[in-house]
Amino acid sequence: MKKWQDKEEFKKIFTEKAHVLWEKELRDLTLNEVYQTIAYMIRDLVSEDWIRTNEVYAEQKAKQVYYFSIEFLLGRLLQSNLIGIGLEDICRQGLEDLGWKLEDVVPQERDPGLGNGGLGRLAACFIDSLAALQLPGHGCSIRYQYGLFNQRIVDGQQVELPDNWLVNGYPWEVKRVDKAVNVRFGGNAYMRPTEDGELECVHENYSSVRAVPYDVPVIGYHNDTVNTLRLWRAEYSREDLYRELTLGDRHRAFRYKNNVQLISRFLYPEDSTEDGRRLRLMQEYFMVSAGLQSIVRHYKRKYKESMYKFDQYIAIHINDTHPALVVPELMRILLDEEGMAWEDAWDITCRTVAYTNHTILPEAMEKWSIPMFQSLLPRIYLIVEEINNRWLKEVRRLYPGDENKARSVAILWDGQVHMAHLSVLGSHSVNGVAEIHSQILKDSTLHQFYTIFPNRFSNKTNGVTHRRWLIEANPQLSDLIDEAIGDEWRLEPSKLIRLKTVSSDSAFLDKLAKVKKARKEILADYIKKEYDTNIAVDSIFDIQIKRIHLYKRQLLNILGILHLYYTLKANPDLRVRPHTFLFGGKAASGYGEAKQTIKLINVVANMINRDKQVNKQLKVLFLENYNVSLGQLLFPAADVSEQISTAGKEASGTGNMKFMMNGAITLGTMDGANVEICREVGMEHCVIFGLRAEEVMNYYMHGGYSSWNMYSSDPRIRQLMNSLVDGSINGEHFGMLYESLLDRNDEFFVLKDFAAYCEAHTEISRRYANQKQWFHSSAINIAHSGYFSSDRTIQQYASDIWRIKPVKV
Ligand code: NBG
Repeated sequence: MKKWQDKEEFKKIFTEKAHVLWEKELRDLTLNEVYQTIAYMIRDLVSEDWIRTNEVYAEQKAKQVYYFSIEFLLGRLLQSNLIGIGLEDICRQGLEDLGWKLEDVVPQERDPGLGNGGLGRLAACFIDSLAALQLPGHGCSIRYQYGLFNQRIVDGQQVELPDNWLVNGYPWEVKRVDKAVNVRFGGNAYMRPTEDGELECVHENYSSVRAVPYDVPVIGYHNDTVNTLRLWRAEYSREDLYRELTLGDRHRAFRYKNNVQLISRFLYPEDSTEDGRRLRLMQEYFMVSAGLQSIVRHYKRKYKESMYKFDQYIAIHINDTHPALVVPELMRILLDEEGMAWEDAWDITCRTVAYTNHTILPEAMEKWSIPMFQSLLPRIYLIVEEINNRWLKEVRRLYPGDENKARSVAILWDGQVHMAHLSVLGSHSVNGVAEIHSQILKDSTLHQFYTIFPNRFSNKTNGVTHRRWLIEANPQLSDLIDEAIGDEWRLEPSKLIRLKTVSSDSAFLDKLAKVKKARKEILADYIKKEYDTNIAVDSIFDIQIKRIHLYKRQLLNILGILHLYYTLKANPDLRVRPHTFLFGGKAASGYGEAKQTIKLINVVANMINRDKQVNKQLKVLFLENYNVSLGQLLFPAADVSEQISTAGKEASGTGNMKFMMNGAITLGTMDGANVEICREVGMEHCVIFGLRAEEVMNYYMHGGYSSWNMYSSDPRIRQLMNSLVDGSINGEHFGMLYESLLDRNDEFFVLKDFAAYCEAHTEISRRYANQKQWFHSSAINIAHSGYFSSDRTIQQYASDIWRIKPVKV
């Protein structure tokens, strides 16, 4: 890559580019135009490498992986791309000469509305790692016009505003009209005999939707690799519309036009909750079919190999079940378009596809009603039916008389299509995202499949990219780490373990404490600016940021705070270590309990923050519109990382890793990746509390838990529960939460874990009192965070599942 040599060259190119783009004098540029100008300059720099990367992959016929995900929660790209190509400093200096600060330009970029939460952010970390490790791997998803929503808090309540993130355009994307493909929906499909006695499929009267790709470069870290994130947008052509008219009438054409526009308009508010029906299924098939067609076309054109060898050159990964239609769609292409025999097509499909499960919450397991599925995707349905018939025949042969077995592994059952079952059956590899989660998949969720295909199952513990979450988000800490152990960790995060050698060194710990303070000040400034509120940087910053969900138990957190408040009110002379509790996260718009939890947090926050008797010791804030960019401010400033889901429910969690990487101490349950974090750092460097997953499971299976008993036996709980409904919290009522905790017997054991949670907080305060010991723990956490780098995770996927190797560009 021919980089800008120095700031002078940057300024020269910037000036030329800005003139061409905006037809303005530099002094008249808006900050947003400045941002876009630099983005286009970066695009210019990497364009040759981008072309070259694809050429080299094709020349070498390197095996490539395509990571299909309904979400990619990218965050801003300007700074990460500048860091990736090593030009951040030159850009900063050049801008300064021209009268701008890079720090003011960066926030001009809107966070792309392409994801909801952990699942989407994981996908973004993964493509970052693929490029950094020079692995041939690309993302495939949908170019949603509107993201989840922008969250505002009005009178304590969540208000959802449209997230029109594309309003000013998106300078990182390239529309590739020449690479469009057509995707078929509806119509009727049936088999008919051919002249030579075979069966062939007829699919007629379908509607055809144009899928147009928008490519975003995924820039490696200090290497020349530029992979691709391909985002599909649905369009219709005039011919398509005309076809609709001839196939039906103007009503059909009108419906068609509407439907097409809807396909890539909204991102569904899904994050482990049930939602989305027909349109969601349309989105899933749209992404899968468009993605696969373009992969096959590219494979045939550039690799010029037989389709019988497809799996030797191509790996396809399905991120949760949303892209599970990859299985029947690849079958369709191999059968209908390539004329393969069923057995060969099935073999190739299974050898190509691999599946990751991301949740065991039953309500989040995708199932589609057969009539809807059939009417929307008639050809795909025939294939799924055939897969199911052959499979059940096999199961009944292997386990004669065991209808239970058949039922628990069927793809079609009870009038529904079971997407997880389709995914397991159609893949050669199935993995969970943390050890405990993978174990639960084998022991319960997918147990019957596990007994049939024990070798198919494995674990790949999640990871996060240290480039965004440490190097970019926390340059102060990154510099300190360089000073202590050199900078090799930037290329190889496992080297962070060397920090253990200085983790007891007073001089180092003093500096670590200073860095933490500096980061708390940065956050405090932001909060002052945005909320006109002061937070004390010498208080403990205790943070819970993630989607709002009953199983994640923000409710436990806020009830703990409320109890602390009551204790302080009842004991006016009591002094506790000052605490700042911060929350952030969106609730799905139809999720009543989650929205009421937000309200409760805000009302309690208000009550506490206004109360002069306690507000020197306690402060509570709910930060609006939590997203990747806000995360980059919060993780570095945290002292305590709240990871308090009901054990067995959080598949992994990845925020826990970002906190740890920035030196926060985990306060958590034995759930998801907390288990491994805790094992890596040791019990003395994290605080663990509450029921274990086995105990939770036991209660679910055998009963024995009554939240009313907790109410009767624990006066603290009684006081808290009463206050939810008696108006004592600023006159507000929280009936839905009260019901879920008491009348519906507290499905997530909030009250059961309450006492242990309070003790865990006492333990945190006790530890924080010894600052040297605290920062020793902090250093130990950073040292062990190398294991939780997505580079490690991706290396495991690459060698164990995808069988792909690095390619130098
Ligand atoms: C989420 C889990 C998280 C996990 C991420 C990434 C879904 C369906 N699952 O625990 O809830 O960290 O996936 O694996 O969004």
